[in-house]
Amino acid sequence: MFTRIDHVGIAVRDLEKSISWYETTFGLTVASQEINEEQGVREAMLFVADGPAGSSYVQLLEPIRPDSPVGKFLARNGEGVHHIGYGVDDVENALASIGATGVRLVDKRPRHGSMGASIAFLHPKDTGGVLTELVQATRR
Ligand code: CMX
Ligand code: CO
Repeated sequence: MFTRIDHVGIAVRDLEKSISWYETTFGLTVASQEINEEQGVREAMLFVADGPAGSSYVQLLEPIRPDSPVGKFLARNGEGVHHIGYGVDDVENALASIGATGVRLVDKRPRHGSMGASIAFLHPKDTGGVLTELVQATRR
């Protein structure tokens, strides 16, 4: 069902500072930078590599509100890995088949994610403590 790791999401306090660190230390480059009001984040996708099933990224996430998922996570845990995003061909199909196993779906229907993707989250309490995102990227 999963085609690749699309991205790893990382909670940060200062987006510009973190972008600079990733650029300087790892030589990554920014593929997109957006504000997602619905998710409560300012975020950047840093390109890591192209693979046969598409590209993979690091997603840096700075909260725009303290009561957002990333705002609450930072207050509790500080900066660090927030979620993993798996690539899927069809996010609605993936949600239906994973939901049928009993895993709670945070999103019953896909929402808008970075770079035009359709995304949906699974509840971390049903996925071994790992917040998991399904990502259907736009066709290239
Ligand atoms: N990873 C693992 N566990 C997490 C977590 C995370 N990122 N975020 C919260 N939790 C855990 C908490 O530790 C807490 O556990 P305990 O009850 O054992 O203390 C529990 O989940 C509830 O935490 P909370 O802070 O009270 O948070 P909520 O219940 O309000 O929300 C969740 C949890 C998963 C529903 C919410 O974070 C959510 O909707 N996430 C999906 C959306 C999102 O993360 N958007 C930002 C990224 C956008 C993008 O990638 O594009
Ligand atoms: Co993400």
